[in-house]
Amino acid sequence: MDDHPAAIQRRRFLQSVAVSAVLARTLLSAGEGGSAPAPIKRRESLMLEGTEFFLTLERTVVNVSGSDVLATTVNGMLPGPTLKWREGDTVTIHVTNNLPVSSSIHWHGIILPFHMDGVPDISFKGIAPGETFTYRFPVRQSGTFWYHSHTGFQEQSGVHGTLVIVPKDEDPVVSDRDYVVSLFDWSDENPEAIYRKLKLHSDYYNFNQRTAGDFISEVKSEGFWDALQHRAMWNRMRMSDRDLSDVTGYTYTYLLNGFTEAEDWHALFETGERIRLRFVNQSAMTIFDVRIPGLKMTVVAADGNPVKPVKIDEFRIAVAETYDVIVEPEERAYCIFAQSIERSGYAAATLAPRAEMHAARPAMDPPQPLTMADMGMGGMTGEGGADTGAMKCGGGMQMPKEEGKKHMWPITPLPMRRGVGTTMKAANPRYRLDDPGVGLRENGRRVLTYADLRNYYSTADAPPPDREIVLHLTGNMERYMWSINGIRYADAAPLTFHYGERLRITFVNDTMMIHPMHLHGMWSDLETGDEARLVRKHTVLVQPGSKISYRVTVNAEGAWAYHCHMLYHMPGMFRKVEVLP
Ligand SMILES: [Cu+2]
Repeated sequence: MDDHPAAIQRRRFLQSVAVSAVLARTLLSAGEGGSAPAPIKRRESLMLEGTEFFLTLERTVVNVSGSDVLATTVNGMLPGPTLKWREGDTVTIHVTNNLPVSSSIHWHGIILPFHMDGVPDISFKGIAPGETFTYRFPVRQSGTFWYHSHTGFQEQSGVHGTLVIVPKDEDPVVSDRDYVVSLFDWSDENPEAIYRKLKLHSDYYNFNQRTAGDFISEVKSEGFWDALQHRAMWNRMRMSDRDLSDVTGYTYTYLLNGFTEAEDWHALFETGERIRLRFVNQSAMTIFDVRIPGLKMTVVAADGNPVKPVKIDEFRIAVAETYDVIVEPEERAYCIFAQSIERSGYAAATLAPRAEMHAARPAMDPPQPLTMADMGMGGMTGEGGADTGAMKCGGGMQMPKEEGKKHMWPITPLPMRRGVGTTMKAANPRYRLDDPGVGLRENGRRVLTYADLRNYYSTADAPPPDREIVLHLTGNMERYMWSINGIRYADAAPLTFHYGERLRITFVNDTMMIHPMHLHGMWSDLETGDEARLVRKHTVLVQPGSKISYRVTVNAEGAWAYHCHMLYHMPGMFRKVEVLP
């Protein structure tokens, strides 16, 4: 047997053909057997183009995992249709609500007048059953964005879709072919039931908990007393170092463009082409780690906005983030592989020159435990050996330049409450922009971090901040309570911004979960180490036990939402923002 790469490739190809044949037989026999219903063939979501759109929200029977269940869909599709807009156009979108409950569509990351933003009780009153609401606004930006319901947990059961906006002028991203790659966590369970279970047992879906065997191996590596002390510390925090996700593959089926990995959606190409893949994380709760084994990806846009190209092997995409990448594949099949952060499952598809080719799936990486740094404790190097020292820190630690000269601008004091709702507190939170995050540390691959991101355009002319506000992300994991500054949304006064000011916002994550924070209506200009290249984002991943800062030019009147985009954190970790004249 020769081990020439072509031979290996051929063997893999034959293996993968065998896998798909077995799979096809399994699906067929399940259909013939009588007990399991034949899988309903789902079709790819349509792309709608133009300036006037008609969207209908309705209940639709879908079959994702072998059972017929009711989804809340847009035009009967899961995900909803991709809307293609053109920068400079004014779009009109008629949204008819045929659901038995109130609904809404929010245009995520789109800069628009606030009463078009689609957040019930903040921008408008919502869309009543049977009613049609017409959105109309000028499109003032381009890139990859998305839309979703902002009512209850409707996003989890299907109300979401992608926005592709073509630039008015020349696109800085040049490609021969263009695909949307949407990622989603489908559950057959009712979202309200998922939330109820989390309220009762926050670890209901978490099967990565430590075992006695783990403790024995810790004793071997750390010694008995150190191992015991670490256990005690985690117990005091009422957290586990395996708490990577609240909701997992136990209930979720991970979908790529609406398809399971077995259904294997295909992105076809001709050899030699530059292909643009527009990744959008439309999940309710799932953070994905994305790679295409054997293929380098060049990141060209983050949250719709062009960045200086970065060549990487892998990137993490938090809920609501988007990344555009360019790939130049050779004449073979590749797997687009998106594993969930806690490694309980993955979404996958095939990138290939021909439809009959099927890319083999790589093995999932093992889950990594959280470290002392993720608890906001101690420095970056080992504390009692618990920290793997995996973060590229030491002298090279990336942090905003201002850190040396504190309080260059006044910090506006905000109300803060410590109590039952805040069992966690980061004692020593750090900027960790060049930390790829738990699960991606020292994996031998070139992983994108926020420190790699630079705006494609100069931000040198942006004014310095007038003032700063500091927001703590807080919670009680055991009771599944989430809040900002220890105060849940229901008890919180709105945040006040002033029209025309430039704010610096710093988040301190006192919890051991990632919170993707999303400000509506205005951009978040992320400090990633270069003042002249602040990265323009709409959603910012705040790592556990860390802090992060960005600038906001307050240039939009009205009332806006500001919240964590983890769907089941949102009821508590939410603020209304009022922009005063
Ligand atoms: Cu959150």
